[in-house]
Amino acid sequence: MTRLSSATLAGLPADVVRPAYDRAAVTCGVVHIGIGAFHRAHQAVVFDDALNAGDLRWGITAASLRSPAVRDQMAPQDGLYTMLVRDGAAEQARVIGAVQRVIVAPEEPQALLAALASPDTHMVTLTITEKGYKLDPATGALIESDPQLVADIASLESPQTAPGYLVAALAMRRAAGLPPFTAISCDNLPHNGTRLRDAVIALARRHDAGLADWIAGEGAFPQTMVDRIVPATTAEAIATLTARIGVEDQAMVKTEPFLQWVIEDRFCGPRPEFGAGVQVTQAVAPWEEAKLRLLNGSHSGIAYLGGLAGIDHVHEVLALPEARRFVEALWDEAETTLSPPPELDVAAYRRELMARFDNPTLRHRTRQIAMDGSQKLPQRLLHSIAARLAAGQGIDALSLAVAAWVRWQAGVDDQGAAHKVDDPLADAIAAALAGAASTEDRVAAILAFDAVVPPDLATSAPFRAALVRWLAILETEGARAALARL
Ligand code: CS2
Repeated sequence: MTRLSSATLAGLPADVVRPAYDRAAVTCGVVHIGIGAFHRAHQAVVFDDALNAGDLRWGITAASLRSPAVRDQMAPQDGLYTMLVRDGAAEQARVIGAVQRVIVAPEEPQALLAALASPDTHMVTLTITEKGYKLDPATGALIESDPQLVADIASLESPQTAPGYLVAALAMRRAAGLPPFTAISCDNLPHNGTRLRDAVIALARRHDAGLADWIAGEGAFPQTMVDRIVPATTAEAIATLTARIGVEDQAMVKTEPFLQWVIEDRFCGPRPEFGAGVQVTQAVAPWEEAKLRLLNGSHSGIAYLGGLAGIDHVHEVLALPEARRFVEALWDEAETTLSPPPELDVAAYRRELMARFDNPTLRHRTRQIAMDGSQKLPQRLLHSIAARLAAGQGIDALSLAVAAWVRWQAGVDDQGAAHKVDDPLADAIAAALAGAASTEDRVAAILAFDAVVPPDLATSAPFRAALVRWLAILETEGARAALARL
């Protein structure tokens, strides 16, 4: 089958939107680390907008730190891919041309370093998932025992981690008399910019104190909040798009109309005139907290409870009235812990969120959201629980979501169907739970798991009681019964 590429672009159906700029004239002002579907449907679109607006500095050199899969999908397509935006019956197909090259870091570490150290590069964006920062989920401290980080502490010849690449490239820039780049974390972590900055400076300090001071003084690591629901691309979606546009596009992404990127106004070099969906502001934290605790918190609850009930997609979970009530109850609880930005109408935000979750064409899988729960739980659910308990408030819905995560670790759903617990700490959590014979023991084992549970919650009697109660119901009656009982 003929592929989407520069050569086949002109022959696409007339309603497919194409790059309005000359791709050959573009320079790469951005290096993106972690080119998955989320980047292709989010930041890459924002830079494509800048290119379409005529500022040709914002092409992207993208990299993946592990797998060659995305490079193998995109290289035969000259970096082109289609973004399909679906909302109910309406659908728009747009070809994004911003990605000029994809580097597989383990195959070509020097090529990635050269791109990062290039005078053309002004910004580095990252979507490396929570675990890519090598930070303890509960405390945010650098996990110095991580084997890849150990390697990067020993030598930065061919870095293994994202912070390692940034430090090595910043050293090259400093030696060449170039300014640093603005490094923008686009992962769903609280204070993501500070966390990235801390990881980079801590690693730099292990190699060269002068470099660490230079990065601290001259570099910029803005906080960001990123939001767009981007389900993993399926073979079925590729086949449907092929039938629609007449060429095969293995790098396509499908997403919703909504896009939000709130970026702290902290840059150490040029940036584009940002367009639709992007807000540059002094205060990102209130946005990020609202998004993590409302959207992502309920998403994780839906994923574990829906997954245990054997339901594949978010919109199908929300077809159950008891699941909708659970989401509203969780939002009622989480909402009181927020200090929302003045521009955010929380009631309207909640209504809009429910409508986004209901989008039937997205087919967002509960399994996808269930991944890496150990890295996600603190900022999505546990921080809200700690704040509610400190204020003497109830935690019924929030603790049901956490209990569902605990139940998910057993690796079987309510029908007895097995699932893989896809999590960097899966083995450690399984080992902690292995010796626990009763529901109380399982809760005690989880509470003692200090990589995930912060100390104030580990010793909280009401939290323990809520988890025991919900876990017992989940274990004996299942997720649907637990939802009905809320
Ligand atoms: C989801 C997020 O997979 C997950 O954990 O909760 O990817 C979510 O879809 C995005 O944060 C939405 O912006």
